[in-house]
Amino acid sequence: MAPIGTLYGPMPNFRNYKPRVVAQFLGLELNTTPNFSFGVDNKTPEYLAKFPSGKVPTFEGAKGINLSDSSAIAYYVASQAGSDSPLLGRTAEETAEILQFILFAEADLMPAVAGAIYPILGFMPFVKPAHQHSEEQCFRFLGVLNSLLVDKTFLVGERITVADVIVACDLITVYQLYLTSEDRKKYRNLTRYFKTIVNQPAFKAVVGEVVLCTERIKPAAPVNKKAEKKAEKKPVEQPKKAEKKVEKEVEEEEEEPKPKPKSKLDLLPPPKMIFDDWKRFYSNNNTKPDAMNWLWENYDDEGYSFWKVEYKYNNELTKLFMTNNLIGGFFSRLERARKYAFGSLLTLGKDDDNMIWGYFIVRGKEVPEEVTDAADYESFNWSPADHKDPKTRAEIEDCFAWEGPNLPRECYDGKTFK
Ligand SMILES: N[C@@H](CCC(=O)N[C@@H](CS)C(=O)NCC(=O)O)C(=O)O
Repeated sequence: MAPIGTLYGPMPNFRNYKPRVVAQFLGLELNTTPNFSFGVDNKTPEYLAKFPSGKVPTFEGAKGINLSDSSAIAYYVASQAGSDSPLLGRTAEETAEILQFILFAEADLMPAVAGAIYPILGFMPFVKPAHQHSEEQCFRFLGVLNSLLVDKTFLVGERITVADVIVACDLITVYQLYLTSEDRKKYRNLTRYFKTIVNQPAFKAVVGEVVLCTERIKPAAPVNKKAEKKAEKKPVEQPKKAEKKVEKEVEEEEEEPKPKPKSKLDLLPPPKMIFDDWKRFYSNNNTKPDAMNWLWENYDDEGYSFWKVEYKYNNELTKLFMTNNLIGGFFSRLERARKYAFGSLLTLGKDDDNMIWGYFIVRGKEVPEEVTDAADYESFNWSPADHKDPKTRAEIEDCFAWEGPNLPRECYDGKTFK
């Protein structure tokens, strides 16, 4: 049988799994895009012409349909087995129930799951009250599913449907990263159900073994102190109001830089080294020796200063990839400092025993307010560094190169702010 169409988007991904698992269940062939580059391929004019949201996953069907949204695609794929598709409802009531669970998963469950887990993975800023609220909502919705499943094997009717595939895919991260065996006892029905679905041969063929969480991932991300302090000032209210309040706090937080003051750094005497020249040279040349030689020849001690930057809570860091995401999150909140700072922060060490360490060059002789204003600035120690000291200079060189004998530990990964 000819492929029913092409599923676009990076793999593996829990959204991508939904249509793929459905296709596998039904023995339908579905083309995929294993080399899809997220952020690049979904931004091309050709992609946007077909899928204006620019999101993933998307689907281009052999029958001339373009679809966005993983669940809509999964539903469509399920329908390609004919009007009596085993994964769709047999009656209007079952169809409505399937729709109900798909919408519940998308509108209630997933936002709560994302709000509880993504800040810990560094995909979103960690704002304690917002995280707490999402976590409560997440447990609430898991409880809803748990009670619905007390005497049921599947969500709708007596057999597996597309609703089960979608809900189970949305629960994968929760079971992999969040619900420990203790937690799972609270959601026995849901856990039994989840295991039933993920152990279906078609599910396993696409997703593989889902390894259940042994230890819940912890918030290693630096806390947004300002938002937290503001939230602490006011008593916690009913969930709905609290939710609005948290949103408002975050909005206020984001609004703070307005009206944008001209940076006082722009009033300093013009530097002898142009920051952009350095950034360009660094980007286009080998760091050692070429870029570093350029820096030492051109560095302007009057106009800039070096800072050693170390994370204050290294003992709370766990997985290396999460540590590196944390650096990415910090850098995204340093956007205002882009013109006035350059630096590398490295993830050093191994899983469950790692650290963030690095060096920055900033405009002026103090850490500028464009940096100190960043929500997570206080989670890092910034200490002045003497680049003329041979040991410090060697560390700076290895830091900017992300390798070398002068790093305190083995470099797993890093990020350069430039
Ligand atoms: N409801 C959609 C959500 C899709 C979605 O948000 N995808 C993310 C990646 S997981 C995305 O494309 N983000 C890029 C963007 O928002 O521009 C689905 O399930 O497919």
